[in-house]
Amino acid sequence: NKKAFIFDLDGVIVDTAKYHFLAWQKIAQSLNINFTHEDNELLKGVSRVRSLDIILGLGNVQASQEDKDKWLIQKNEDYLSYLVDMDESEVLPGVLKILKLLKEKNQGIALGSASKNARPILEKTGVLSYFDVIVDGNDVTNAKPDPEVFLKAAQLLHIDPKNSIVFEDSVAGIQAANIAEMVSVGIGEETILHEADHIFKDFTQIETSFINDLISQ
Ligand code: B16
Ligand code: MG
Repeated sequence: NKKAFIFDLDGVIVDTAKYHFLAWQKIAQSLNINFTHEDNELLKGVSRVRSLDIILGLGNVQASQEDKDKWLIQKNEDYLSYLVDMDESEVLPGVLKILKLLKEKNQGIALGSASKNARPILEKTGVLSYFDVIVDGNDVTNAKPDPEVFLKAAQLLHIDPKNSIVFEDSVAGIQAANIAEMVSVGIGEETILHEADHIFKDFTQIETSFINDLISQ
């Protein structure tokens, strides 16, 4: 049995949310907008363009497209500067063990992320070679909860959506997986991700038997 295992990036494989936060905070500060760690939760799984609109909304700031484009470039340049020193140590606990297991079992492995910086992040953290397929922010027009990113990943793996499993840390991502009729596995808090078919606090909580059961279903 070959299944498609589709991984979100930020919050699932690596914790890049902390770097997104630092970069957005600089933009917010320059505009006198109060932007907290709690506000940052609103940006998880959300595209760069939409994230800026959310931050401007927090401060009731109206801006021209020209200014917005400038801030989007600034934000990304700053974000990329935090990624320079990224290495294997930033892969979240338990992830590598599951990737190795899936490879051993000859399963399809894909990335399904909103980020336009996914490839260099996978490369720097040393996990790029595990992925048969990468679908990221450069490949889709509709953001999660639209299922486009996951459907595209399954299609590229030539595996039916019903035989696909999605690992996600965002509510919109879980909804996208559910709409695609894939098995949704939430990584994070049960209170937030309750729409998921299965929920784990992190990858260290996922047993080999859970993966084996998914493969043989
Ligand atoms: P970029 P994911 C998402 O990644 C992040 O959660 C979100 O905070 C970010 O705005 C988005 O990627 C776009 O990232 O600016 O690098 O294109 O969780 O979908 O892997
Ligand atoms: Mg995420």
